[in-house]
Amino acid sequence: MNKISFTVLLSFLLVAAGCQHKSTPAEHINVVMKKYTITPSEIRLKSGQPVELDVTTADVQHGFDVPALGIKEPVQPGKTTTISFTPSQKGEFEVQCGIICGPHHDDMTAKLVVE
Ligand SMILES: [Cu+2]
Repeated sequence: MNKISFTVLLSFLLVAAGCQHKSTPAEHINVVMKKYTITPSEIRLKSGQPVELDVTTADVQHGFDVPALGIKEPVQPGKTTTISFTPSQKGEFEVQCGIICGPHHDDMTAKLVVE
C-alpha cells in the first residue's frame, strides 16, 4: 500500500469512528404556544440528553423564554422555531411567553423539568 492510499484509509477510519462516537441523537419535542397556554404545560427533559424543541404558535406571535437557562426565542406564526440544547443542570425552570400577546400574557407559562 502506498503512502497516499494509507492516508486516505486512515482518514476514512477516523471519520467512521467519529460517526460511531456521536452521542445519542437529539430527542424531539413539539411545543405549541397559543393564547394563553404552552402545550405541554410540563416539558420533561433528561440531563445530558440533547434535545430539540420544535416550537410553533397556533395563533399570534409568542416568545419561548426560559430565563434561567438563557433561552429566548421568538416564535412566529407559520414557522417552526427549533431550539437545540443539552440540559446539564437538573431542576425545574419556568418557561414564559417572551412577547406580549394580550391581557393574559403573564399567565402564559409552562414548567421545564430536567431530571
Ligand atoms: Cu404569548
